[in-house]
Order: sequence, then structure tokens, then C-alpha cells
Amino acid sequence: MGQNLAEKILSRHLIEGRMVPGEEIAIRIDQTLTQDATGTMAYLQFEAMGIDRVRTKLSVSYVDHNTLQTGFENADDHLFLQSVAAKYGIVFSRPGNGICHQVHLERFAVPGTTLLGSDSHTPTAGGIGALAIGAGGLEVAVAMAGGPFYFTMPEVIRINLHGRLSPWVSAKDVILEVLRLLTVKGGVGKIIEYGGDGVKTLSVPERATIANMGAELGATASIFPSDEVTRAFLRAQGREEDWVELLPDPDAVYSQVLDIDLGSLEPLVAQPHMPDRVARVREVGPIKVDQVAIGSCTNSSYADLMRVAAMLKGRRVHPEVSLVISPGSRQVFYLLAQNGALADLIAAGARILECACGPCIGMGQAPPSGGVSVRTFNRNFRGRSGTADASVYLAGPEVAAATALTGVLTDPRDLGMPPITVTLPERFPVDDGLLIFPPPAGTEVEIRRGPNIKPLPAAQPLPEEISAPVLLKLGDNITTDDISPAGAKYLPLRSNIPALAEHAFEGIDPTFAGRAREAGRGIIVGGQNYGQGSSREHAALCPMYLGIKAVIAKSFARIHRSNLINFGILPLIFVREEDYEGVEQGDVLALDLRGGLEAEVLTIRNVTRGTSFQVRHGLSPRQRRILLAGGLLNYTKQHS
Ligand code: MIC
Ligand code: SF4
Repeated sequence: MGQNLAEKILSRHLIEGRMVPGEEIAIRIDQTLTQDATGTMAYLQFEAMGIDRVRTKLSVSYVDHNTLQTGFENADDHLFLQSVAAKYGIVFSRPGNGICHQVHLERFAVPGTTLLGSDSHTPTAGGIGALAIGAGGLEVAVAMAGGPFYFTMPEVIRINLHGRLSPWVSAKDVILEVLRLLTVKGGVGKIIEYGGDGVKTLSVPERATIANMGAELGATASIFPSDEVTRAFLRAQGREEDWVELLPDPDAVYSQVLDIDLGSLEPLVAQPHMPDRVARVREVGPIKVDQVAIGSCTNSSYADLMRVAAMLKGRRVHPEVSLVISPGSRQVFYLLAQNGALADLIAAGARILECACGPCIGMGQAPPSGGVSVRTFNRNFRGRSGTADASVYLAGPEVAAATALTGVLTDPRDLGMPPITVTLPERFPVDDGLLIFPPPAGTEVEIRRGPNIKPLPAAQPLPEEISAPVLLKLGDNITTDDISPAGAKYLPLRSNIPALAEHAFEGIDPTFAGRAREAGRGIIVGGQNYGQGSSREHAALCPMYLGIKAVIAKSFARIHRSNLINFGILPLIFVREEDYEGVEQGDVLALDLRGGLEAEVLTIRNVTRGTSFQVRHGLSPRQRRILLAGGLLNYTKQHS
């Protein structure tokens, strides 16, 4: 039986387990990436493992999330990251060099290899044919130390793309269509493989846009074949030697096959407050817009911004719209400056931001109260923009540019402009001047540790009995932004868990941290897809610090569930979903763990109501040992 793309890469990297969907497997990791907002924790954990140098083929530490440096905190973190990189053999990408996923695609990602990154959009590199997965920082630290990455073998589904996109319809519309079809939990436990004759019409950055938002589907990874288009992109980046052809076998098997006719797609938009609330732009209509933001790891490539520049050339941004643009990388920025497109953007009235995540993670550019923002980003969760009552719509660059010109949500086809074609340069201007390559092994390097870098809080081994109140009962699709918010106010605290924990669940219930501290221990109850969104471990670390012992939900998002286990919090699933209704905030729940976690199904007593219900843990034997050891760091130290 033939192999699909994912099986080809996985089988070449398999260390343990069988590639049967639902079973735990372990793979060898070739490359890792971290970014500053998750990296500080990851490297503190790496240091605690006592290894003298990374054991991967390549590890890169990017600074792209918190580049504002509103106080000493992030400047401290950046110096820490730079010195750690030098000491342990890691490439350091300086602030200003660009967004990790865009830069990694340009400079480092290699078809057929495995990449693990402490950021949920790491699968962007699937656009070049890498099997790229997002994970918590601790798992990335283990991979840097040479350890395998464990995860549940996903099902592999195939999406066949047919034909070619019509003018004014872009790669963003393809992934928005997939989100409409599959929803934000439709990709959980799945790898999404793209194929079909339409693939060859998409450039590598366009494929990357599609792979990027596989994270919003909850997918483990998304992957495209590596073909002649991939080769041309690598050649243009001066690294054709990294190219290998990678195609699925003709008789490869998939658990599900979907077909999308590219030619029939129209400009789409994801409406507030979920990336899967997708509708046609024309259907939503000309709502008034206050802000347009173009950039993020989804849509900030050269071609994206060239199309925007061509649309804005000789025109003016609507007087009631603030248009901000953040190029994805210094390479993109430089090209725009060199060919004059930057001047067109400036002349039109665009505000040019640094090459970084910027407004995507709430680092500035919060919309006005009750404002409407159209963004080329990937997440529109409530409050993520920094304004609790703002409405954020996600769209492609053409819709965003058209909207910036008219001041209302606009289908670019309605502007009557001639179609724009952008061809990628034969050679990109390659300048790795903002990458710092590590000195040879053995070079003396002093780690710079400012006062904002607090020691890691230690996870506790699982107790014999949990008896604790339900401190919060939540609905479906709770995001890690809900659990541990990001943005200019909070990101400076990423390496200071005691301070950050005070803000846990702040947007949902500002009394949470205080109540948790008072109770000393607690349980959280959630609905479907609990913990969707980012890979931030802080969404597990802060609750752990506040004494949360277990989360009981209808289902979990993959990365967050692993983070809970890695920090000693028990993730439990209602056996009967109806039992969710029988638990209320304030109820005291009791769980006897004296039998360890051998039994698949555990009984929880609701002491307050005198009832009981059953939960499953679904833990692999290894995950049980991690929880019993008091988290992955303790477990790794015991086993190395
Ligand atoms: C995000 O888009 O939410 C982030 C910020 O990139 C996160 C990582 C983080 O919280 O630092 C992610 O997607 O993993
Ligand atoms: Fe940065 Fe936004 Fe991409 Fe996260 S989603 S890596 S914050 S650009």
C-alpha cells in the first residue's frame, strides 16, 4: 500500500510506536524554532536539563512577538535569549528580522524534514513540504536536547485543489473555505495534506498561508508536496540544494478526501469572533470599518504586500480608516523599499510597522471602543486585539486593501480595477545580517539574566486524592487567549509566572486569580475544544501556579492538553457529555487517585450535590508516568 506525504516523512523519523491513527508515536526532530514569548520558558527548561549543546540539525530562536520593549522586561528577555542561543549552539534571529514563520520559510525550512516549534503556527512550513508541528516550549526543549517528540498519530485527510483561483481571490480564501467546511475543531487529531492539479498554481508563500491556518482548524499539521514550484522558491532563496521532491504515492490512502474547486471560490471573510464564522464578503455587506491591519505570519509575504501596494498606488486610504502594515520579514520589507512599492504604501497613507507580529498579538493598534477591524491575520478571538468590544474580521490582503480605500468592507471585484499579477523574483535579496550564528562549541558565554526572569515554578506530582471546588465553569471553544491573555500589557510578564498568573482568565472573570489563591486548589470545567489556539504553556503554568489540579471538559485542543499534562494538571473528559450540565461553579468535586491512573475511567463525586459521574483520561502509559512524576521536566530529568 502506498504512502501519503505525512506517512513518508513520519516513517523516516519514527522512533517508537506504530503509525496507526490514535496510537502514540515518537519521532526524531530535525529542526526546532522558538519565539520570544514562549522561548524564554523553553530555554529556562532546556537549561534545567543540563545539556551542553542542542542536538538537533538546526535550532533557531526568533524575537518577533514582543518587540515594543515598553519597559526593561522584554529587553531583558531578549538579552537572555541571545546569550542562551550563543551558549547552546542556536541561531538567533534579532528583533526586526521578521516573523518566525515567514523567516523560517524563507531561510531554513527544508522539504521532507521535521520541525517542532513553540508556536502554534509552526505548520506554516508545511507550505514547503516540511512536517512542521507546534508544541509547548518544554516539548521543544526536550527536542533540542535530542529527545523524541511524542504525539498521537493523526488521521491523514486529503484536500484536492482543482483548477486555479479567479482574479481577486487569494490563498486566504482557500483556507477560509476549509474553515467553513471543517470548523475550528474539524482538524483535531488530523494532518491535512493538500493535493490535486490546483497545487501547482500556488506559490510556496501561498501554500504557506493555507498551511498556516491549519492551526485554526486544530490540525496537528498541514502539508503540501514539494515540487518544481518549491524548487524554484528555494532556488530564489539561494538554497536549491535543500530541495528534494516529495510526492504522495499514487495509491496513498487517506481517511477522508475533500475537493475544492479553486475557480469557484469568492472573496471570503471570517466574522467575529471565530475563524470559522466564514461568509462571502458580498453577503456580509458594506459594514463601516475603523481599522485595517495587514501582516502576520498568515499574509505578509512579498506577493501579498505587492498586491496591496498595487491597489493603493496613486490612491488614498479612506479618512476614517487607520491602515497599518507589518511586513513579514526584513527580506520582504527590503524588496518593497527597493522596488518603490513602499513609497506607494506611504503615499497612500498606510502606517508602516516593524516586521513583527505586532497587532496580531495585541502589541499595539487596539481598535477603538466598539470598533470594527479587518485584518489579514489568523485569529479573531474576542479581546485578542486588545479591545474587548471590538469586532475583528479576517480576510485576504485584497479585501483588506479594498476596504482601506472605501472605508467599508469591500469585495475587491467591486472596485473595477484591472486584475493584478505579481511574479516572485528569480532571486530574492538574501541578507542574513540580522541572524547571529552561534560561536563554536566550548566558547565561554555568560548568560544574561535580568530581574524580570524569574525561576520556573515547579510542578507537583499527582496527589492521591483531589478534592477541590470548581472555580470556573466555561462553554465551548475556550481559547488560550481566554486562559492567559497576550498583548502589550501581559507579554512583558511571560518570564514571570507569579505576576502573569494574576491575569489568568481575566477577560472572562477578573475575580478568578483571587478566588483561586483563596481556595488554594481548584478544578476548571470546560466544554468542547478547551484550550484551542496558541501553544503558550502559560495557559497551563498560570493555572498550575494558582493551584488548579484538573480540567474536566467535553474535549481538548491537542497542544493545550499536552501542556496540561506536562505541567502536572490532569485533563479529564466527560464520559457522558450530559454530565457537564450537572456540575456548577462552586461545587466541590472529589476524585480518588490511589489506584494511580491505571483505570481508563474514573469516578468523580460531586460532594456538594451528592451525585457522581464518570470521566476518561485517555492518557498513554507515558503520559501517566509524566503526571505521576510531576510533569515532563521532572520526568525527563529522571530518564536522562
Ligand atoms: C499566537 O498567535 O497566539 C501566538 C502568540 O503566536 C502563540 C504563542 C504565544 O502565545 O506566545 C501561538 O500561536 O502559539
Ligand atoms: Fe505572531 Fe500572530 Fe503569527 Fe502568532 S499568529 S506567530 S502572534 S503573527
